[in-house]
Amino acid sequence: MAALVMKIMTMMVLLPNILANWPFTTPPPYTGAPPGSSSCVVAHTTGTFYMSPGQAKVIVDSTNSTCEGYLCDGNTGTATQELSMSATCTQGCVDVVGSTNYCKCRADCTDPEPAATCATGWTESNSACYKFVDVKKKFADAEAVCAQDMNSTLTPIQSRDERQIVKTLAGKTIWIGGDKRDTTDFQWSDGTPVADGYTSWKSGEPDGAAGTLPDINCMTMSKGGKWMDYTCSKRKKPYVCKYLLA
Ligand SMILES: [Ca+2]
Repeated sequence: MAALVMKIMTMMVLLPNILANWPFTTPPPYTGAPPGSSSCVVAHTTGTFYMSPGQAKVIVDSTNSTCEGYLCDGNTGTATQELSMSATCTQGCVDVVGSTNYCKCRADCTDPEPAATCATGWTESNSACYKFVDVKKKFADAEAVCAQDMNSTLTPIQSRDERQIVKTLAGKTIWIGGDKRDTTDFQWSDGTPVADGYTSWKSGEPDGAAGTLPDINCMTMSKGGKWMDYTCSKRKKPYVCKYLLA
């Protein structure tokens, strides 16, 4: 009996060492939840983080002065790293902007700002970065993910060129960043009136006929690049986020 107790106690002492020297994966022991799972797991050096599908999260490691952004893919249960600031900010200069989800060098830091290129996974066009998110969301939820992910917004479509890049990225019907939920006419996510610039409404749209006000006032773009006003919360659609390069 005493020998067995001894054996168990020895195992309890050794277990942390075994885990610390986990030889099979990097980093140990898991970086993703099983496919179809309701969450992603990030096993980071600063701790283990659980994220819901579509959620973006920033992890700041003040010891190494890194700031890393992760996005949880609900289809695969894997959180992919979208952003790392470790190379551009020295210790003490990493900051988190826009509540919790956007890294940048602090304004009072003398480090150079990061080069004006799009982060991994984003497509650059005309000094802006675009990312197609192939996870269906209600309009407001899609807006929220864009806001959390690189401080971006649902993309507006303000020129033929912009329509082309977004259309090519998505290849299917998406939310675009225009609505009149609380305005008298459609506005883009940057506040400019839709009617003032380039437009690509489908014939007969906007018709306000798809549901109940004000829920019908969000904009979609078809695979072919045509816009419709549509119910904001009844249906879920994939979407494209955009942010401007500094
Ligand atoms: Ca409509």
